[in-house]
This record gives sequence, structure tokens and C-alpha cells, in this order.
Amino acid sequence: MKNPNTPVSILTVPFDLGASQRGTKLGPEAILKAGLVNKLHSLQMKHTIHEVHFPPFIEERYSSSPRLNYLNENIRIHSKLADEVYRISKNGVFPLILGGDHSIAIGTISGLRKHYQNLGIIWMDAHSDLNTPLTTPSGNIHGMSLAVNLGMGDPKLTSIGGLKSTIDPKDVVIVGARSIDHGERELIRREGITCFTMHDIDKLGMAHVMQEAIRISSSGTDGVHLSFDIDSIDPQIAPATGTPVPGGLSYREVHLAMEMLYESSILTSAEIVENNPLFDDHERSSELLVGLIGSLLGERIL
Ligand code: B3U
Ligand code: MN
Ligand code: MN
Repeated sequence: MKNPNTPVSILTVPFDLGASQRGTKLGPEAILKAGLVNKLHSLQMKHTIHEVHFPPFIEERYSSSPRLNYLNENIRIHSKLADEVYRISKNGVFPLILGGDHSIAIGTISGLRKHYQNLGIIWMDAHSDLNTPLTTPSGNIHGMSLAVNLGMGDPKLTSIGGLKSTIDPKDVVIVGARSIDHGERELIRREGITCFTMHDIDKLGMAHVMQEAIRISSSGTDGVHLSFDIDSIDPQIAPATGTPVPGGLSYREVHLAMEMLYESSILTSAEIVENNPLFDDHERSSELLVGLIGSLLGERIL
């Protein structure tokens, strides 16, 4: 964050209809239970906690389109989240959003795009979430959220939040990818998105990759958002995911990433998504996430 005295507004978003697996709606509560509030106290950070909820609804998977599961439910929650994130950012407060599946990045980033003219994005994920209704293998909206934020996909999703700035694909950096679909690969090449796969991280080292991610996302932008999917971490140390992909970030690599982001002072918002306590081993993954949020907000070894 730009100023370490900035207050933090934690928004919990218990929503899991962007994915096939149920359970990420329990993610925010698990992170709070694992000690997030104590962590913020120990860092002496001013903070508030607020849940983004919406009225109960009848779940209709194919209500609109077979290529966009639970489209109406997604529109409702992301629109509400966009309004709240916009309000928080406008007030100079740092939004920290706890998901929920990764579809909520549609709401978060739509809200940020109302406030920032040129937003940079660091997207840490095993996947690239760049599918559209034409390329998706699953119809799950959490596999489309980065594409929607680049203006690609169903207009009912790309228009959430009303009038707002667009994101330049050159200001987007994906880190940790190791499962990319054919259509996503083409889009990455066509749009010139920087994507550091696990292969790149193995070869170049995490420190170099993060230096580049920080440089690219912050050059010529007026805000940088971190969208952190738990499945970027190796599932052996963070099992709480419905979509595990082997060969992910190690404990130290992911902490180093958070520490470097703090030191860089570039972040203006962050979200932690896809934590699914139904797949956790006791509270191991949620505890790891609390540690990572600590590193992101300035906790140091010495
Ligand atoms: N790319 C696949 C799988 C996937 C994306 N995000 C997650 N899984 N977590 C899809 O369905 O779009
Ligand atoms: Mn994701
Ligand atoms: Mn993922």
C-alpha cells in the first residue's frame, strides 16, 4: 500500500456460484477464524470488516445461457461488490476483499475501474481466467473473470459498475500459471499480456519475476490491484482449493511475493479468493493465508 497508515476495509464475499465446487462461500469466515483480526491488531492497522450479502435466491444454473453458469446470480453479487469497492477506494481506504470464488474479481475490479483511470493488475493464479463464453470448457464464470475485466465476454458482465475506465492488457501480469486453455493462450498472445508461468519462475527465480511484475503493473498506472487465487500456491501446502494443480508456488516463494509487494508500496487494493475450507487439512490453508496477508501488510521476520 502507498501509505502504511492507510486504514483497511475488509469486505467478505461469501459467494461460490462462479465455480463448480461449492464451499468457497465459507472461505472468508475461515480466514477470520484463523486469526486475521489479531494479525491486523499486531500490525496496528486500523480496519473495519463488512460482509457483502445479497438476498437469498433460487439458484438457476442455466437461467440465461448454458455457457454462463448462474449468470443472474453472478451479476447481482458483482454489481453490489463493485459499488462497495468504488465507495471504499474513493474514501482513501484500502479495500481487502476475501472471497468467494474468483468470479468476484469482476465486482472488485469493476468498482476499482470507476475510481482509477489506468489500473494495473497482478493476477496470481494457477489458471489465467481468460476464457469467454466461446472458449470456456466449463461454463464457470470464475474461469472468465480476467477476460471480463479486459472487456471481453457477455455485455451483462462487462458493463457491471456502469461507466468506468478500461484496462490496458499491457498493465496486466499473471504470475504462477500452469493450466492454460487453448483459447486463453491465444488471447494472451494476441493482447500482449505478460504471463510468468511456473516454468518462468523455475528458470528466472521468484525475486526477478516479482520485480518485473511490480515494474510492469505500476508503470504508467494510477493504482495496482493484487488478485490472489489460493491455487497459485502448491496444493501440498495449501490444499483448500477445488481446482488443485500440482507444481505451484512454494511457501517461501509466495511469502517473498507478498513481502516484495509491500516493499514496493504500489498496491492500492487486494483480494484473496478460492479458499475452500471443505478441502482444507484442519485450518492449514487459512492459517497460511493469514500469514500471507501479514507479509502483504508489512509483517517482517526481523
Ligand atoms: N480454465 C478452466 C478451469 C479453471 C479456471 N479457473 C479455475 N479452474 N479455478 C475453466 O473452467 O475455465
Ligand atoms: Mn482464478
Ligand atoms: Mn485458479
